[in-house]
Amino acid sequence: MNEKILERIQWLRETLKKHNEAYYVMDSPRVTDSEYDALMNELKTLEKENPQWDDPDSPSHRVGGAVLSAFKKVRHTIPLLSLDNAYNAEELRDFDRRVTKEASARVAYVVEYKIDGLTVALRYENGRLYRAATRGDGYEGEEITENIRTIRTVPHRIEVSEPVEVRGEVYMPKDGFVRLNEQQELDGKEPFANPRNAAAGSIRQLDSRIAAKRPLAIFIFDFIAGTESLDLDTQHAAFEYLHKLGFETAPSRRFEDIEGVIAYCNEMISARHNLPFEIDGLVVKVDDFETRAVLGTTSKSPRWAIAYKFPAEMAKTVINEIRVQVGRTGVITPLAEFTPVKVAGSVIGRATLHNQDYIDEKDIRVGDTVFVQKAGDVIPAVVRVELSERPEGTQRFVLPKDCPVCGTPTVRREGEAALRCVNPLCPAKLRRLLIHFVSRTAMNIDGLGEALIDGLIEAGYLDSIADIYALKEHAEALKQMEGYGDRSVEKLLTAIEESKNNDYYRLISGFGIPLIGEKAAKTLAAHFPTLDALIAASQEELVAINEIGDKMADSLVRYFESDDVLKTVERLRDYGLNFSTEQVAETGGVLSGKTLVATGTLEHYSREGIKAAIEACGGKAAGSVSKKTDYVVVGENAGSKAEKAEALGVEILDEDGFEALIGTTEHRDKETF
Ligand code: 0OX
Repeated sequence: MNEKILERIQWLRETLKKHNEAYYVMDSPRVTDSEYDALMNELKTLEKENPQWDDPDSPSHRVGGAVLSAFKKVRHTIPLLSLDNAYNAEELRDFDRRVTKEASARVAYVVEYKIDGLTVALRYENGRLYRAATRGDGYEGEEITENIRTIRTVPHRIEVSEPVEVRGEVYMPKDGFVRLNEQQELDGKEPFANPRNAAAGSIRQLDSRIAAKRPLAIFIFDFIAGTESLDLDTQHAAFEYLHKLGFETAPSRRFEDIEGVIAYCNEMISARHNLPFEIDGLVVKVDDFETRAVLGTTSKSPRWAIAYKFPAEMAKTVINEIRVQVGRTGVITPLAEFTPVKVAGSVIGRATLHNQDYIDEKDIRVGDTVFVQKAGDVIPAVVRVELSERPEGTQRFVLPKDCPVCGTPTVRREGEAALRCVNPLCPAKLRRLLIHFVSRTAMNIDGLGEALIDGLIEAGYLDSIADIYALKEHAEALKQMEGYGDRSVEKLLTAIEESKNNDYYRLISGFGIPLIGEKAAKTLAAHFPTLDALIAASQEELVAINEIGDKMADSLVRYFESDDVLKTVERLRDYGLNFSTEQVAETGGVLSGKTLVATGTLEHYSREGIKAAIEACGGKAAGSVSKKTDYVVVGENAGSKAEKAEALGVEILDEDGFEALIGTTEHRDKETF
């Protein structure tokens, strides 16, 4: 019996260490938070009941994870503690009983969102931000100063001369996360599993220019050094002070007693889904600093705070079918179709199973009862199979040996998890390619939706992207198609004709070359002024470009080696598509040659959206204001950039002014209610 317990303890320690590594080092958690917490709680209980087997190296004694080696390491002068957890009202009341007993008084609490991001510490000296570091394992983190500077709401200067350290949570808002993942997929890169991973991956970019393009935000929740002389005696007062200094603080509410806290926690279980960012719970903290000092801390966490964790929103359902999809680049993806269930505020009925390894690891089968959740509250995921409910006769699911659409044998390249159809003429790839070619990040042809593409493929009008430009020859036949009248066909044909004058990077993006998305296409167009120069570029010339890696260069060379591709290119040339950057200058748009900076929160544009709007009108969207800036577009809470613009005499526009300048509202990407 004893041996069994020891075995279990050892297994739990090993498993938790592996999960820690996956979570902290690789930014790719293998289990949900609640599964992790359940394992950790079991380990703690067993260790408490069996102190003879305690081990200082057990994951239960560590504050957090590990440190990556590529960044400079930073020792925290005051460790960044973690939080104990409470999972229900009773545990919150237990916490309150402990607090009131120790403090010998009734205590008021502040309750903040527990942002699901990455904790960081920012140090200021002589009023300047001079160093920022990740939490790491609580004692030692990584220096990420340059990346932190790229976050819009981080003040670079504050009006305090004594050393100050603030701590907060870097996160990625939900809308930015969805857009980043769309871009990742277009660039042929793995999408991030959830906003937390996206934020962590972005803040730990060695190249701060990449971090700058990621929609990161930060909430400050703690004020460590330099408070003594400031006479701040409650968190409420400290937050007000932080706000005055220019920091964005974690939204918080004050409650006179724990029952108020509990009611708020219950309310937020569902209300959290309406927030624009993810929270995985609420942090309950004693408001009064003196009481906090009386309560003190353990080696790992403060006694004056606790994290209330929301119940995991999982739902049980049954997998009815596993479908297999063929993507634009030939990647074959299994998709689980299950009986629709409500999770985290919306109904989901399918989830990607990624690849064969994922299916094998969880042993997911058709007919299985499974738990599904929204990974990071956004992307549906199958978490685990309830083996006790597996019906008899189920079979392991194996991805097909041949492409389900064209029958060509599938290939799994060495070192890749993905299975591919390598037939360049596979109709499934053609369909996806056409959808991609006309999409907003590529040729941006309005009116050619998926249903019409399907109809046109079936009718034999579309066999290649070049056929899009031959559609006008079939105008009469198109007008006869069900659901498409004269006007819609005319509009579509005009959109197709207009797309011939697009920026040439759009065509590169539209080709759908594996690993080459919109961003890489822009880089390539900037380096090769004509498509012919790009086609002729060697592997060496391509990798000499900073943003183009080996794999991307390989992919480009391989793509333009294909006779079919070259034939398509010639047809596109004959149809008169723009193949060079020169033409862009001629038709460059109203902001051609102008540099704009956007700052503050805009009503109709996200941060990425305003940049896209500026670029769509031929302008350059810059990150910081200088003498070379032509206009600064300011929204609400615009900070130092607006001031700098004023100081430099740069013209300032509000949102209406910007839209008047570009003469359109069509580039709006945000709805405000
Ligand atoms: C969060 C968050 C994290 C200060 C004392 C121990 C933990 N993720 O949003 N940590 C804290 O507090 C620290 N507050 C938060 N809101």
